[in-house]
Amino acid sequence: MTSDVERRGVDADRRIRTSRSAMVAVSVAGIALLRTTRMPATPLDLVGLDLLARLSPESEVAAVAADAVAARFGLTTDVVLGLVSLLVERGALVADGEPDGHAPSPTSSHPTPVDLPEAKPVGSDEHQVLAVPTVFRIHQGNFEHRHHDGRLVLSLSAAGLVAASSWREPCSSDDAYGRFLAENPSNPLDRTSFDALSARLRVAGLLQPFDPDRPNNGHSAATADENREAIRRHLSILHATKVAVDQHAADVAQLPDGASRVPVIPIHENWMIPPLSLGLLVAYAKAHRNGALEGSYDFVPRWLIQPAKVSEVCGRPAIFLFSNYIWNQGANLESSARIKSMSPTSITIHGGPDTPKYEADVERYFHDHPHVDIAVRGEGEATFAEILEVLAGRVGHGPADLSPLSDVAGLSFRLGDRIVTTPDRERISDLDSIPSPYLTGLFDSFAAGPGRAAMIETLPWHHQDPFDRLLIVQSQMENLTLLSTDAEIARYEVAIIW
Ligand code: B12
Repeated sequence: MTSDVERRGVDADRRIRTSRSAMVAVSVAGIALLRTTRMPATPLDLVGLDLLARLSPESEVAAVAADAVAARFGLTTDVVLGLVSLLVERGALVADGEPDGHAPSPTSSHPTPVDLPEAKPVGSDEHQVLAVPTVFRIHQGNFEHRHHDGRLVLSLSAAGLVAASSWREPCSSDDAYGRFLAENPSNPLDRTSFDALSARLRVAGLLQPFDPDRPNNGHSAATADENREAIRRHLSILHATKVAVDQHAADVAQLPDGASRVPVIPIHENWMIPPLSLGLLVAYAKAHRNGALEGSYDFVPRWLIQPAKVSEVCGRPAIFLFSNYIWNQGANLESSARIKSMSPTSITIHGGPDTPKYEADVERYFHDHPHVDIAVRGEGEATFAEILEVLAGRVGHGPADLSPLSDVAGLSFRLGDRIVTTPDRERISDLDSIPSPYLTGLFDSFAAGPGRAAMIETLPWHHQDPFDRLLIVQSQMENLTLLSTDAEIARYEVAIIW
């Protein structure tokens, strides 16, 4: 058998097994092999976990194990062999006879189980969250979570581990099971088994009630305080986003024309920084002509979405916004392509400094990225509002007619097999005509984030110095005392020593 495995120097006919030092972690991003000094964290799905579990009690010929796993998940053997080679390269699988991390001590081979109380069903509407990151060791076909003293807290199958990871963001048990089914089409656990597992996670202390004010997850993380604090903030923001999106959906559903409004959805994945450019565009569009666009569009307040989850927002045709910078262009293009493949009548609008402006670059961009519908040049607020204005009633219901965009300055768009570029747009002279996404509440779900200093806009204008103002906000947010003789600073609500 010739395959990637042989090319990378691992013989498919050789016996392989799971390394005794292999460990996986569940974090907010999902399940992954732990990062090492040499290798980044490697995401794992049920297939990879099943392979690691299968090969952890004893070794097996690589091709035989790959065949069995392939048959189980409806894959080709070559695909699974590709995975085997990745896991070998990553050190999680080792060939028989090759050196392998630590030898197991007697206690680690036969750990004493922790005595846990009897598991009770988990309440269905309570929001709960898995303590993340939580690390699992792979042992005898299972994923074991242990106390620091080595005692065994919980042992999960591969399917049990992916079920546990569906709780990695705060949610109800219906949401967690929904995520589990969406992420694992082979549906490896029925609802009763899922609920029983959730109850076990709960008594083991790994699944905890989520309190947005004092999330107590992160208990199991033997990492630095900063790490825990970052996780707490990340989860708080995810939770606040979910609450805001659910509340908004309920409000829109009440409106007589709610169902006909076309969703406008920003795509942004960095929880640490709210997407200022997208926020300005949406704040401007919402205020445009006294809110006229709100009658045709539903501005969804989901300011945070991981690329792996874009399928969650592809339920109906929508307008998707991408703000391209040198650091996120690749991820944006990937998400845009996925969205367009799942929802071909949705419209994708790309803008931002890394969106091409010169004619030949624009032509190439549209040619290389057939999923991009509209590219906006330069300042975007007025262009975006006009795009929505001319497309009202023409998008969201089958293939869209983009031809009216010819009258909107500052953009290029795809019209059949042509690319149309309109003249440049004058810049907005009155910057006060652009509302702040902070002051209008669009970014409220980011309140727990480290970018809170951006709340500087809410500070009264007692004085103008931008650096002093940053210090004042930071001291307010973090309860710090300032050392200053400045009478102007004393006018703010801030503790001062002098
Ligand atoms: C301030 C700033 C920083 C600050 C950020 C501070 C902070 N906390 O936000 C600091 C100093 C940290 C910084 C760092 C860097 N920066 Co800088 N930065 C800027 C600067 C000067 C302003 C950015 C800004 O806030 N603009 C205001 C916002 C609202 O404007 P905007 O993002 O352009 O969005 C408007 C339009 O582009 C458009 N638009 C944007 N997205 C979308 C989406 C749609 C759908 C539509 C319709 C329109 C649209 O409409 C928006 C509103 O008008 C710009 C240059 C500039 N004058 O714009 C460079 C700039 C963004 N930075 C740049 C770079 C390269 C960097 C660094 C990589 C530099 C480095 N080598 O380290 C780092 C990396 C930062 C990171 N993410 O890791 C480049 C990006 C180039 C590119 N092709 O993407 C820029 C454009 C400078 C340049 N000309 O080279 N930066």
